[in-house]
Amino acid sequence: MSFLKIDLRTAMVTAAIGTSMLLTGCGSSSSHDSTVDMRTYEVSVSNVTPNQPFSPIAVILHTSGYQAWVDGESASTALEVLAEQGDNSDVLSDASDHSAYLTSDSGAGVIAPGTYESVQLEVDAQNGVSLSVISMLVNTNDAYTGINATSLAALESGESVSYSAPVWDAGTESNTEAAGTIPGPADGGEGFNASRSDSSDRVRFHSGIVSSQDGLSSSVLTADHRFDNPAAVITVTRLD
Ligand SMILES: [Ca+2]
Ligand SMILES: [Ca+2]
Repeated sequence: MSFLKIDLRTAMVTAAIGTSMLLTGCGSSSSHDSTVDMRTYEVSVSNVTPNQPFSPIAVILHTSGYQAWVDGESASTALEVLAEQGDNSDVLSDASDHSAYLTSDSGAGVIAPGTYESVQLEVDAQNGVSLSVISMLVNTNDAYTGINATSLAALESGESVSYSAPVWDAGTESNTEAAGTIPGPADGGEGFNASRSDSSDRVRFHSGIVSSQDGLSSSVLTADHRFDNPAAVITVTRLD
């Protein structure tokens, strides 16, 4: 899947953060340790689209205060990179710098239609825990799916919960569907471009793929690249 320029520093950042958390724990007093609420979550992302591979998922656990995006507001540059190119490294890096950050992980690779990937994250939930997941639909200009700051605080050990994730338009690239503008296998075109060619420049629900078979003759996409909502089913299981 060489069309996606995945940055290995994502994994390195995660590893470094894990080490620092362990070192912090070593210095804690026993009274402080009594409030620690260690939990392990498995997050499984299923691709239920016909022909929209998902870029490697960004999975972030955090307390209240962090949001990967805000409906109706301008996307961060990190989200723009993910939504246009499928590269999650800037989103994960930005999240790790946020005061609400707990931990994160990156998917190992592209999630093909009809398949899924699971990751496990261990976290201290004493101050609350929420989940954000983001992934690009790679045969689009700047569409992504995911969930944003969903609280997991009430999920008991052994329980699972599933979320239906719609498709969002990052609002950072016009949905031309034109040759050379889509990084996925339908085109092999450009990924991230710093220009904001969508004049609205705001995140919103995606209005859908038109395709060359439904009136947009300049589209490189065909009817099988269209999608319904949800595009993803995200199942979270609290393992302990
Ligand atoms: Ca767009
Ligand atoms: Ca752009």
